[in-house]
Amino acid sequence: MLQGMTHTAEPQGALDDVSYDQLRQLVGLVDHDSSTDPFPVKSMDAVVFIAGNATQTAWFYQVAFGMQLVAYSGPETGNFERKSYVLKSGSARFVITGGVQLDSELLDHHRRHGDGVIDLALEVADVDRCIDHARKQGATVLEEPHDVSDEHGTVRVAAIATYGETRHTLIDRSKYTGVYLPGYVPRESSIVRPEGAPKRLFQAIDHCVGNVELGKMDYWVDWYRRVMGFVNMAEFVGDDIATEYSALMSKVVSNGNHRVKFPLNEPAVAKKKSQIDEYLEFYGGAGCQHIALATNDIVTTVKAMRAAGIEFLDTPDSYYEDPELRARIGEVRVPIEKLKENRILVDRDEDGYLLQIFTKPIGDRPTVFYELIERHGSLGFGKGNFKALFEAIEREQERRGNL
Ligand code: TYF
Ligand code: FE
Repeated sequence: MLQGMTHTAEPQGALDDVSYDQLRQLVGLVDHDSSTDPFPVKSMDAVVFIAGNATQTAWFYQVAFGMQLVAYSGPETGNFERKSYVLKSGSARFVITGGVQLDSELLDHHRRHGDGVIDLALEVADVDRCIDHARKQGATVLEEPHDVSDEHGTVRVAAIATYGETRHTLIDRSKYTGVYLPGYVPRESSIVRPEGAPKRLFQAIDHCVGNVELGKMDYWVDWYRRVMGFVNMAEFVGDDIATEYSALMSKVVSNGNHRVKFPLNEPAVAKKKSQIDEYLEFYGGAGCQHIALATNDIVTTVKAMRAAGIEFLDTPDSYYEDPELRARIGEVRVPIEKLKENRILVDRDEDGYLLQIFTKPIGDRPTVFYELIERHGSLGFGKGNFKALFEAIEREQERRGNL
């Protein structure tokens, strides 16, 4: 936050070692008075993943996503059920968890869904108030509010269920100074970074997308409105686009200042088998489909991730040679030749523009993937790219034999 500026209506997560003004640009924040919010959310606290082998997955995120290991919990620290690695990149925190003990519920979750997101944890100022409101609105409370303490202070934690077997842990860490949570010890990466490597490859989590079953999108949009006071964002994929080429419908909900954005997709009946059906089939129900990571230098990020072996969706040359695209996007920070060389997509709307690119699914199942996004004023999700993007996704579906 800039000296002398006050953003009292814009609570900032304790994790954010990226300034408020940087975040505003990175994820497209808007002004919002949170004093009337029934469920005020400060920020994403963490994206918690389950992995078949957390030890190796944590290594993947350090090497390929440039993340920093900051904390650990496991048998060596007295936690005999599981191993959890806490990774950071700017204000983004990932927790990679794997089951150790045979009777761990985590192993059952993994058996049902494979590697994926089990928890979209949110930092809030008042856990009890949020849970009160959520309960009144009919949400399933998985964990009642309770304190967890160690020598670094106290966190207050609770959890509610969202789509599929995904949860939202709610956490107030304002009275805690430890590295993550009680039970975790600080731990540094033993990986030696290449000389001249960028400090970090992304600075924030921009949005987390949920795939839900056919006919359930509006239910979940309404759930986020009722339970968490989220609002609809303008961008959506409706019936018309769905039948034409996307095979999905999509709406976006966000908290008041857009710090937390959750697009929700459902399959649509179209000419081809929906990519959302493919996800639901292989994940075993509703779940988190993609996480968009905000970067202020997408070209550098893409190059570094490619060099580490990450595969991105391909975009045909014709995308970049289309005179309509060139006219529509106007001046952008990166020369179009460079965008083409790196297969980065660009979209412009009334507020500005954005650059984005999508990875292929990162695990064995065609489920979770990533998006990189560099925003310059645009608060959208790349609507102008939907056709090119969904065609690229379908080419991959076809290669997997699932179209
Ligand atoms: O998050 C979004 O809305 C964009 C577009 O299956 C998108 O990233 C939507 C659905 C999908 C893949 C990308
Ligand atoms: Fe996205």
